[in-house]
Amino acid sequence: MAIETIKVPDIGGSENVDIIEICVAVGDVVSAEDSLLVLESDKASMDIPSPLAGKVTNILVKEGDQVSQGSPIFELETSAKGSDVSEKDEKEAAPEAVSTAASSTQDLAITVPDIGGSENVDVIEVCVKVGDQVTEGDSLVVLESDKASMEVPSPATGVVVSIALKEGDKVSEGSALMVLSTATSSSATPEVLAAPAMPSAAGGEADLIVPDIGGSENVDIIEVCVAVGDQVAEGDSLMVLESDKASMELPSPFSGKILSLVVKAGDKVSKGHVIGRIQHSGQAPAAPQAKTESAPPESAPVVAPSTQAPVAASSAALAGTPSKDVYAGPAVRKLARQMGVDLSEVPPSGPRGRMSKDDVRGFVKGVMTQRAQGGVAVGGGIPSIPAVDFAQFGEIETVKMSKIKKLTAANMTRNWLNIPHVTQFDDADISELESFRKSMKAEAEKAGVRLTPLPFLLKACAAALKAEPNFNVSLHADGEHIVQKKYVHIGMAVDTPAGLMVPVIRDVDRKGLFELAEEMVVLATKAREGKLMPRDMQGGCFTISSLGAIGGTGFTPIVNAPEVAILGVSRAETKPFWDGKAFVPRLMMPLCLSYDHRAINGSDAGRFLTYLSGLLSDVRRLLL
Ligand code: CAO
Repeated sequence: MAIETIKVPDIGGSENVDIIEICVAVGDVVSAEDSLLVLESDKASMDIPSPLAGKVTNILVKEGDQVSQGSPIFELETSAKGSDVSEKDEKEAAPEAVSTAASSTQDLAITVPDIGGSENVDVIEVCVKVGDQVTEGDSLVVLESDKASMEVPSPATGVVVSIALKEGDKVSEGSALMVLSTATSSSATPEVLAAPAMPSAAGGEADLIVPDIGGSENVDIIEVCVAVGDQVAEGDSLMVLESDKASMELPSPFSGKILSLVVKAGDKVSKGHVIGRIQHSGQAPAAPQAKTESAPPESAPVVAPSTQAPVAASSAALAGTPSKDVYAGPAVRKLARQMGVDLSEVPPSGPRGRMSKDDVRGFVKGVMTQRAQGGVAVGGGIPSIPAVDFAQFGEIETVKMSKIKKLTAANMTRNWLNIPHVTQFDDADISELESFRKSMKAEAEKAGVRLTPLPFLLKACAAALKAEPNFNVSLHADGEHIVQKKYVHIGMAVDTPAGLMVPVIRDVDRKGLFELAEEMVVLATKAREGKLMPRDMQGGCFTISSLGAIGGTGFTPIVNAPEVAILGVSRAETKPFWDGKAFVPRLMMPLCLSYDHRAINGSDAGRFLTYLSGLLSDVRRLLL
């Protein structure tokens, strides 16, 4: 009899892998090769078989623990005399897949592929870390030039051995990216397809033709991103193809109008297939190789043929053109399809709105949790509005929605469907505030700021959020808790040509009126110029939507989840007010407070609005 300590064998270099199941109990008798436990890394689950026959005397780990190669996991009483479970034995006992992987690895140096001639492009995200297992097509880094963001996908499956760059670095074609230990003999550095062929400056019509797609034949069209009549910009995705190895987007080589499409989702295409026809505007080509003097090609390829074959995924992702305006790489799209997730409903968390696999998983988890709690999943059970051919009633023009408008639509639908809204109304007498504001205008101008009523509203709302802290909360995703916020960050709705944006002013309670006025202008300008960063729009506790400069007497704003309330402000007007003896003219500002009735009761809202209205009527009280 001997007691053997069983350790985790070689698990392909993965570290800190989760134990998701323990398959035996103390006292169990196991045979060699019986499963002892199941591990799960972010890439695979694997059984750990017993290297010996014996009786389990002690379990040294529990579910949820993390282990690496060599971690002790079990003690086994064996009949063999003092046999030592040596490293050699462990290797023999290691899961077959792992030992196979270990047996024929080689290092593959990956460099930045052709990125359309751009030089010194910013690395905005490194998507992997040393030790990560990546699958061919997984994003390795995200680059951003002044024209496009692009993901560089892995040309092979393997484990990241070293990374040659970091976020903030600048790279060009050929710069070293990382070294991958691969299980195959593939040694090619990633190749990319050449830049899209360009139209001549003259404009005209051209066929859209499937380019070289890495030698794959009969590849499925999984998504057609445009419709006949759509206006597309050069580089916009026309369709997404998926072979058994990779998903790839076909970007439009021209800006122009789609005249016809001869394929649909579900069809299969190969290199050379005509997929449609485009009337291009003949804008000047950006690619250096474009020949502006030649006549427009009768049949222009969607993407010029590549010089090397097995690279469709790379070229596709490098096109950097999100299908249906969702910014996600092929691996994320594939996961979404496997899970039946519509990516346009998933809020992205990455830089510049890039979507990750975790965003997709988080979305699914949220929907499942909601369902388990008896809630309604987004759009669940709601009949869709039937499509109508409006052209039968008169002349129409179909205009593409901006990305922001589509995101706003998705967010509004989600918030409207999820939140039981109530809106309460009140008028604040801002006569004194307005006199004070006017008296301060010159001083404000001297300080370089424009003092509108909004900074006063921000200040008053911050004070009301402190006085009624149950407005400064979010409902926890677990449905069991409320998150009470100790900070006061307030979002302000800004109307921009691209759509509605809500930048957030942080720590409003700690800032003065001039400081707030200045910050508002900076953020509103950034919003209108499309320069807001995701962080500028995150972390809000409450939102103000002011239509005061536009007009109206009241409206019912939609709560900006996960916040629980929003203040709508309409145009102040002078109205007769009964002061107990006579009607006097007072400047009254309509306030409309919408709130999430799951978090806030009507009496809370009544108190909040009365307090807010009182502060605006007598701003001296803001000093108290
Ligand atoms: N009543 C009367 N006048 C008002 C007012 C109100 N409630 N609010 C603002 N005004 C006045 C201002 O005082 C200013 O006049 P003066 O220059 O004489 O002082 C004028 O209207 C213009 O104000 P503004 O719009 O330039 O500045 P603002 O601080 O009020 O608002 C901003 C800034 C960014 C919020 C605003 O420009 C904006 O985008 N509003 C639209 C928000 C929106 O779309 N909400 C709806 C979201 S839901 O679909």
